[in-house]
Amino acid sequence: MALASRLVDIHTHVYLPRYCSLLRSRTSVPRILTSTRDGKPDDRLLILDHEPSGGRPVGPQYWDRDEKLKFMDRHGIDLSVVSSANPWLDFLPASEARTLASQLNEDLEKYCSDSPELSLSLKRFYGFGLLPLVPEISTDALLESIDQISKLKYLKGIIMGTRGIGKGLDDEALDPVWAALEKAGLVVFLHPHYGVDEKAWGDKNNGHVLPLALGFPFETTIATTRLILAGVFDRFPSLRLLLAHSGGALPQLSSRLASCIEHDPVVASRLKHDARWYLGKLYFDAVAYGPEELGFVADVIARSERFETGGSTHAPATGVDRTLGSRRMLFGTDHPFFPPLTSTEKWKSVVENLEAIDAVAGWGQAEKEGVRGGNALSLFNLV
Ligand code: 5CU
Repeated sequence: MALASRLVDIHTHVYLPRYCSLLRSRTSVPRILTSTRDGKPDDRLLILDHEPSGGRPVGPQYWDRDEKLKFMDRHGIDLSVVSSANPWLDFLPASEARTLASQLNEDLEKYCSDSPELSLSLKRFYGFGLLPLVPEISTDALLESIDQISKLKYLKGIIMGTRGIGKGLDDEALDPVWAALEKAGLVVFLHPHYGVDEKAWGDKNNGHVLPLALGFPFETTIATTRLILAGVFDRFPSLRLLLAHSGGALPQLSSRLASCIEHDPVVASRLKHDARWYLGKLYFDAVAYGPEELGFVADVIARSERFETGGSTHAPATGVDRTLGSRRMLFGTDHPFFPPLTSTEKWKSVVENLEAIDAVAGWGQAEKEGVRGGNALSLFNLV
């Protein structure tokens, strides 16, 4: 089988056993509530605000590598780049976060290095490590963590939330972190956890629909926009940032963002490029569930070239080459989240994302294979 036709999942999570032990030992959220029902374990996960009373069922698919492998085999996934799931270490004091980050990075390295081989040169698993990104952590501790991850053979990047060390990702205190990540060539997977102010959701009980469908992507949208506005991509042009959930609403709002910047005396002259240019420097997972959305994101990525040299907001609408945009998009599943409500062989969330890739108008075989796996193999230097 040609390498380009591999199916690679770059958005797939794990709660490593050591992290689960911590969650089990806690009495406040985030936590795992342990109990038994009819003599069997009946653990419940509480990580988000307003989890259903008693929490959501959580089982081995959240921590057991064999379960992840079974899931991969069932869906034809060759290789997964696994990341710890939210809320990572965000809730811990600095010293605890520092120790646990180091241990979890070693745990994840072992998870990957002990995994079956896909080929002579590839394993089934690679990973994103964790930094102890919490308030009051020292820059030295963060740099030490990046150094650790860069030396672990199977860790190819880091996953991070949007809070940084307490002030968000546009905090200048993070500049040494961006510099070190850029230098180490580690991919930064930006993932939400907090959503937006829950008052926006009103009083109706809509389960987790609003925070997950809208809150998560808006959180990513805001965090990435703040990175752009802070000039992070101007200062660290080789930083490789991968956005969860196809960048949320950022592709849709990027022209409005550019216009607001242009009309704002505080920021108008701050950036080296039109805001839309930066979208062409980012990577987007393809966890959008629809071909039209994927095609649109690809268009917006491809369009960024128009703004290469300062650009014009009035460029003729001659259409863009969405095959170019596809090169920065990568398949993901969000496993073990979004399991089917009733027992089925394949998970609808996975099938839908694969079908969406297959149905994007204007993408040929090469683009589809790229998004399914070839782009990930290149991004993570696995070819
Ligand atoms: O369903 C959920 O709560 C989640 C979550 O917490 N994190 C994630 O990546 N996807 C779904």
